[in-house]
Amino acid sequence: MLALRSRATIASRAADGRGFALVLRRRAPLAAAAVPLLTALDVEAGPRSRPIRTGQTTCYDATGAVVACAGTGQDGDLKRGEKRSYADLGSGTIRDKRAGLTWEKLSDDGSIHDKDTLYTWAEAFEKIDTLNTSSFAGFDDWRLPNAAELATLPDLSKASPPAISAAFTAGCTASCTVLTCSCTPNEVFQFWSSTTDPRAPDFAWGVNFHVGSISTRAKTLTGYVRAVRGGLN
Ligand SMILES: [Ca+2]
Repeated sequence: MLALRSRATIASRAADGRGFALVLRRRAPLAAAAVPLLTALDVEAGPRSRPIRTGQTTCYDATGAVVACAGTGQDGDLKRGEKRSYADLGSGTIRDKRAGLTWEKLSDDGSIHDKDTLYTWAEAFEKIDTLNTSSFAGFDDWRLPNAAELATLPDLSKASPPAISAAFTAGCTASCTVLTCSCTPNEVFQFWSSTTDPRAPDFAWGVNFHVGSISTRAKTLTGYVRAVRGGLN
């Protein structure tokens, strides 16, 4: 606790005569600040979240040959960003512990979660409605991810497709359910986001996990759907 004792005294009448000025006369000096003082601006500017680490740990030269990483400044050298951390919640869902998002797992059992079902953009929202009316995994706030949320899923460190973390490609065998496996189709069709491409509003953004790229696609074409819920806001 700061040892501050002060005595307020009326020192003088203000120069214009309309009031009094208060002078705080300290009897003891303020203790030296033990911690840096944070201004409101500092708090606002502080980090709230960090970009995700790609996971890449190998470095390459311009011909594609593997080279020693040290000092190259490449991603595999610096490995900047926050490490991915996923947990299978056992309810047909996977939790992104970093972002607080919960993702629908996909299956190969012909259910609404089947990895092979293709949807137009409008049909993607119908799938979401069905998940909510049936309270999938006990929740009715499922939604189509926006492009930024969807773009957190590609794992660009993988040498072979699909470019997504192992949590989304575990034990995907014929007839498996979201309670027994985790599937991601290894196709060039994109997964839909809820984000329209404003340059061509009949297109929407999506992610293609065969490559791990984000691109836009006509809304009347078809793509895959992985629902999400939660998040930091
Ligand atoms: Ca299937």
